[in-house]
Amino acid sequence: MRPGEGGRPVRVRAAAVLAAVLLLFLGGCSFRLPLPGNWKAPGTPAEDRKEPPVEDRKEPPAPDAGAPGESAATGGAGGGAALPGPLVPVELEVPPALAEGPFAEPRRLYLPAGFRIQVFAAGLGQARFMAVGPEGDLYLSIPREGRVVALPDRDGDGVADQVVTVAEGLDRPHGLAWHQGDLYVAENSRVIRLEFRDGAPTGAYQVVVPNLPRGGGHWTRTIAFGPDGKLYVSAGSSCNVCLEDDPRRAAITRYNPDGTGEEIYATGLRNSVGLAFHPETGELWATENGRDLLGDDFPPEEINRIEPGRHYGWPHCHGDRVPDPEFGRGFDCSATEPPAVMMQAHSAPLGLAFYTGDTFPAAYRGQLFVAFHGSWNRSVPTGYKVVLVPFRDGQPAGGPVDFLTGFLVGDRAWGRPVDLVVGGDGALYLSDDRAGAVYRIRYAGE
Ligand SMILES: [Ca+2]
Ligand SMILES: [Ca+2]
Repeated sequence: MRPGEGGRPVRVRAAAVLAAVLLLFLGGCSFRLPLPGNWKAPGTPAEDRKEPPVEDRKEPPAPDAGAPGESAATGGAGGGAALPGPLVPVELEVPPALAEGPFAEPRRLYLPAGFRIQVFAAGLGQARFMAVGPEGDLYLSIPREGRVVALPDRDGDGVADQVVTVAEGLDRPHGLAWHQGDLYVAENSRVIRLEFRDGAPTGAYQVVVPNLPRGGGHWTRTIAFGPDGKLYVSAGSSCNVCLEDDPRRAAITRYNPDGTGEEIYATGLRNSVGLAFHPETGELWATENGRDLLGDDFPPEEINRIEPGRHYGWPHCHGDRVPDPEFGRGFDCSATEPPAVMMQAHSAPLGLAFYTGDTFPAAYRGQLFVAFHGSWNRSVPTGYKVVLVPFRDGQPAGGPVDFLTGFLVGDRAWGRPVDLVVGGDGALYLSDDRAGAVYRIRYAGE
């Protein structure tokens, strides 16, 4: 999904021929949070700060419009055809105070019948990853501003009452995770823990993991706590395709909550930006962004079931164990773990969330939602939407099906979906780092 600077030069064969082979198979928030005071981190090395966020780098204008509700484009006919069903147009609901910038004009989106979407918070710049705090408040990282904010909705009207900075001066904070009442934040090269008391940051913090691999093409770090109480850290590759020196790159690493006990958990993951534990099985699922420069439709994007000690292919094998034209030579792809779900190449799947709320229709319980950030280098743009991957008995039961589309209009995507979380009110919250917003998706009835 991203250019491979930072790594060694990659010789690219024009092997764009490995065509479209493998497309498919496969409540009431009563918030008691006292207003937290600002929390500042010590400065970060200037040299590291200069590196522009990868997504700032050139992105050709999208030459074509995606037809709304194009389920077929995801390759998702699969077993989930009944859910969510055909999409219908809805107007994005915009609170009057937020009707500026990208929301100064009406925005039409497409959702299954009965669903509504509203702007929950706006003016957030590079809105990236989210986590729901113990009080039910939504927290959001804004890497480009070095900031983490809280978005409390204490009056429960579905719109954030304010944007409260809880930490600033950080080095591209991205992944957020709560554990035992404290907020863990993944910066580019470390994980810190912000102490909270009575729902407000005390201003104290500890460095939990001090030395994550820094820089490189994939700068985001994502974290999650497993049912085992351990801290999982995902760090993408330094390049598009290459051999890494640091085993923690293109890998998921596991730690004790205090940062001790580092172990490589799974490897061969080029850039697994989204991590989610299944609410019942406790298994770890992750999105995976495939390599670039092998054409419009290869390799597929992936969702992987992450098991300890497994190798998921990159840089040697892509999709269902297809050898890389260069790095696959002499490598036994059959020893690697194939994806659980394959999706349209260049969709750029980022955040994912199992639906654990109770305000969507019952059939949505336990289904997996995945945010597609959208392509930057495909001849016809793709992605820019949220899909549903049907799950049954803890495993995928079909390919991805469109759930929310409409961000791509004409030759431009006005919004880029990033992360998904289920709020305490059962609504699905979606961040967007192009429109600088968080949306709230709710079920309002047919
Ligand atoms: Ca509110
Ligand atoms: Ca793989």
